[in-house]
Amino acid sequence: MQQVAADLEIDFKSETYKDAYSRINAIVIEGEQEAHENYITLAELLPEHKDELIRLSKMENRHKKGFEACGRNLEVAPDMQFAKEFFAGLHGNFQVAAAEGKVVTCLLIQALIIECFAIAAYNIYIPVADDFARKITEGVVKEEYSHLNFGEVWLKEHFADSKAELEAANRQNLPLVWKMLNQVEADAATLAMEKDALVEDFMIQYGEALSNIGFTTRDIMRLSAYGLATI
Ligand code: PL3
Ligand code: FE2
Ligand code: FE2
Repeated sequence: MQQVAADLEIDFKSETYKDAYSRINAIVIEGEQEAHENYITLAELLPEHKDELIRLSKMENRHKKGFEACGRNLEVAPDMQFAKEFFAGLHGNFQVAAAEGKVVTCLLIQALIIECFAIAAYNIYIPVADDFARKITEGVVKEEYSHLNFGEVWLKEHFADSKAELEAANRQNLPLVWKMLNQVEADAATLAMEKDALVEDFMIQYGEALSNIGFTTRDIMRLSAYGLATI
């Protein structure tokens, strides 16, 4: 894997790379921060899983610190304003759902959509990352699978009661993911990450998650591609 970045001769110090990294790095830092806050909110919504969810929220805070170090290592200042706007849609939908006590929607947004997005992005990034960021990202992605797993296990146990809300939350939030991918496409390409690979990896992760929860193949096809035709 180490070879890939070298073979592509990526210049991590070029102004072009650093400019793109200022936005991608900010997105990842903001994503980890949102995840940190979302697991604290989920701990309030699911008091019987409080300790576990607080543990996950602390992991997210460590992830954030790791990615901040990746930016510093390349002498890049993350564009946090851009990243906040990038996450505004999912952030707003999570806040509304939490205020209404809709735990299923909150889990779909954080533990399924955001975690699958992160896993896809990190897996595609690892082979083309600089040495420092690759080590950090390898450690982070392993933990993201356990966050996805929390959502899968809970939703599987409550599948019958959650199905209708999951469908509605998917319709509301999946189109935002495709929009977000379009917004990072050019910067991701500068980092040698291809949009098609990101879409493919996301669909695989998300489809597997839906399958583990209890959806049929037919449902998964419909749900996981919802809104994709518009990009
Ligand atoms: C949850 O634990 C973390 C949420 C982070 C979401 C990140 C989404 C990243 C999409 C941008 C694609 C480029 C990724 C580059 C990786 C450093
Ligand atoms: Fe994380
Ligand atoms: Fe996570």
